[in-house]
Amino acid sequence: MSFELPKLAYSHEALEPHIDSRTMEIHHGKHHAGYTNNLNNAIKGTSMEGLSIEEILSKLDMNNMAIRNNGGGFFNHSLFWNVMSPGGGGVPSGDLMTAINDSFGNFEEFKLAFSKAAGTRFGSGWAWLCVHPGGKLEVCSTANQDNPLMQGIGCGGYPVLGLDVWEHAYYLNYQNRRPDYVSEFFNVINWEAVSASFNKKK
Ligand code: MN3
Repeated sequence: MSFELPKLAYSHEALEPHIDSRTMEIHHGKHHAGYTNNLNNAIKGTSMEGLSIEEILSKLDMNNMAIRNNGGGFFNHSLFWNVMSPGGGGVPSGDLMTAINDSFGNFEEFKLAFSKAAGTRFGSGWAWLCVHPGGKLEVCSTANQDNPLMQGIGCGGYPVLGLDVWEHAYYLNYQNRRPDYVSEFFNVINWEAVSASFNKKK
């Protein structure tokens, strides 16, 4: 069994003007497809073949850069498409909002912490909102295609929201203005999907 590039639940242009159609087309169709193919090639014939992507990320030898980079790339982008939607934005509700208030004080403080994590990640990487068993939330960031499920990454819990801050995610529309891209991301966050993941993993 090999991994397959997940289909988008919306069209390439659906997230405009916040995320442009051409970026979505290349990001999903080229970058994510590349990580998927390279992951399949990297695990072929190894003990990782047949494991779930979560198992691969938590068990991999961090010196194996092919599985680390492409396994991370496969999982991270699959999560990323799922936490965005054309009708997104606003604020979460229910238990997730309660947990945000408990962990950060209020939604604005969470937004500041997440935006700072995304803005201060030097070079390529991701910003995350993770949930720990019991429901405690944490904001952190990782380099390259690393992911909170990997061991010893300094960023723990299960990632329920992730933002790609590689230049390929925003350069066509925002050039060097990463803070503008981060700010616009909040207009497309699919809080229902984030809540569903939170409720499953808390
Ligand atoms: Mn990317």
